[in-house]
Amino acid sequence: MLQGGNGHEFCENHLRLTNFLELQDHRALAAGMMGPLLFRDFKIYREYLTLSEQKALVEELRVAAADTPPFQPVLRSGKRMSVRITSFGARGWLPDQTGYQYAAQHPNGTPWPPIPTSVLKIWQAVSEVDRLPDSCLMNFYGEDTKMGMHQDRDEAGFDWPVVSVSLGDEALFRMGNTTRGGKTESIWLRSGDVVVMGGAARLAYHGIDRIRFGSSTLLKKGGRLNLTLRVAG
Ligand SMILES: O=C(O)CCC(=O)C(=O)O
Repeated sequence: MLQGGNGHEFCENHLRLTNFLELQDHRALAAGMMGPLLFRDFKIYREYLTLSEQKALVEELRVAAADTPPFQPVLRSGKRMSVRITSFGARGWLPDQTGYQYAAQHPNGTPWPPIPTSVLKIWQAVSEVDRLPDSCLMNFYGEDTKMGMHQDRDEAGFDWPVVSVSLGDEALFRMGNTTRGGKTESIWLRSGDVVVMGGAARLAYHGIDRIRFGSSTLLKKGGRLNLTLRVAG
């Protein structure tokens, strides 16, 4: 503690600052004071979710997707995706052998469950737009899975950002350009990280080269969940 004439003032200021810090949500601090990492227009909020928030979210997703379980789609190329997918919200991304589209139902005929409120709150805190997403794709990455470089362009428009949440094992995320090829940058995404792809990043190529299977204990059997929120319709 400071000694001398300004000691009292210091104590008061310190108390005010402590109260201020206690009152603030840790997210506001992370976003406002530290800010996201920036890779061109990709914004990465490191460990945006606390461990207890991650655990609660995984459990919420597990319960919500009970009737719409993750599945491995077969793509137009005839190849099966290595990741398993399911969706929440009015529109779910549903690739099949005819191409890529959004649909209102899981292939088993069950409508997708609503996007959990806790997930919508993440979007509201980081997206910097008023509109809410109508689609939340959930990707499950098991051992030896990846997602090739691609653009997200099956939506009706590209004015809204894409927000993605990482849960579980670390994943090597590659960020490219709005045309295929050229210089790319990569970062290992960790559990609780949130990525915002707006501006030039909205139509930038990106993908997951690999995951470090077993690097996190968040999911009982290992692996990684990714939530990708979009305004699709
Ligand atoms: O898993 C990720 O972090 C990215 C997922 C993704 O790019 C997508 O689903 O389009």
